[in-house]
Amino acid sequence: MQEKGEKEEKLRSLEEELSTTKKNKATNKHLGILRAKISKAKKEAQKGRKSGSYGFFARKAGDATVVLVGFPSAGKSSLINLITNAESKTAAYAFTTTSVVQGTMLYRDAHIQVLDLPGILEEAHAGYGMGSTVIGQAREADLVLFVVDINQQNGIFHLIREMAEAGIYINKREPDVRYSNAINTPFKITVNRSRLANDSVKEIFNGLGIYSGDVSIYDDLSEDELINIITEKARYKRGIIALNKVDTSDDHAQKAEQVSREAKAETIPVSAITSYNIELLKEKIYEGCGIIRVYIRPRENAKPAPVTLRQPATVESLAKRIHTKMAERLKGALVTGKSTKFANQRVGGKHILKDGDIVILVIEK
Ligand SMILES: Nc1nc2c(ncn2[C@@H]2O[C@H](COP(=O)(O)OP(=O)(O)OP(=O)(O)O)[C@@H](O)[C@H]2O)c(=O)[nH]1
Ligand SMILES: [Mg+2]
Repeated sequence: MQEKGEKEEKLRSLEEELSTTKKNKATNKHLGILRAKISKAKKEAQKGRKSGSYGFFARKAGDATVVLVGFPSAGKSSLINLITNAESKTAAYAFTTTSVVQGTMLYRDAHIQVLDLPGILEEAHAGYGMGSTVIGQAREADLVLFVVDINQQNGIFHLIREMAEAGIYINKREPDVRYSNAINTPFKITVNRSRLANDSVKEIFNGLGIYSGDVSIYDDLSEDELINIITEKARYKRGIIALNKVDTSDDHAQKAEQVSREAKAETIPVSAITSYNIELLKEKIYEGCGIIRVYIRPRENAKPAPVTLRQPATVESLAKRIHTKMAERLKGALVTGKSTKFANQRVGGKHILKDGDIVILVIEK
């Protein structure tokens, strides 16, 4: 216990130093080191905080996994009950859901695992209580579905910020950062197209215990994002927003449009009470998961069977999905659908399939 207290204390004092240090050219270097130290201290402190009661973790299952993230009482449980087979308790008070509830959404033959999570709080990223469960599950998911009460629409910005603090970046392209570790060569920056000064970049690497190697940064990023990338904490996830409780608002179309624009995420106005737009929400979840359904035909005129694949899906990945032996003997395929110009077009193994394609695999005898 004593040790745990010390770790928390160390983290607290580093964070205080960061918040009181003026940001300017002269302190750049120092700030870089400080941020790297905080990243390390956070990791240490989190180890001590993990408590058994929140330890439940849902394993990935099905074709894709979606997590519902939102503030307490936004309507997450009400929505999962509508779109899946789950029965999650709902109530008018906050923190009704206290552990992970799983459901399966069956859509176009795809089995999509949906996880209802406890309401997220500010500072969830710091790993307090249930927040760490939410963040942990979100890291593993294929899609984050933010559930936002239309009467508290600005909550979405807090949610997205919480995720970023935890290293989960929503609808953001992964910055191109390359590092090659050539031991015995002094630390070198070859390219730096970010807003960060070379000095800061160097100090961040040093702060994380890296003193050699060659780094190139081709995109802009912040200190925190760079630290998350180096420590392999960064995750880039797709996210969409369910703007819930529109039955209580008059101008939901306009609000949804505004939220979508400002949060840079597709926003679907819904109501768990009236079931408004629930079918559309399901479709957007399916699309957001990046999965497609193709039909495989054993031979011409035979009945096609649906197969669900992750994008980008190739003829090869389809063959592999059926059997590794099949993939080894693959010569190509005859494809009819959105990915080809005409019916039964002959394509190779690298051909990228689209949703709804009908495929006859051509196998070496
Ligand atoms: N008017 C209206 N009320 C809703 C809607 N969706 C949910 N509610 C109500 O909002 C309250 C909270 O709903 P829950 O589904 O329990 O919310 P939650 O996000 O799971 O909450 P926690 O588990 O506490 O985080 C309940 O009283 C619901 O009946 C909606 O679309 N419209
Ligand atoms: Mg709930």
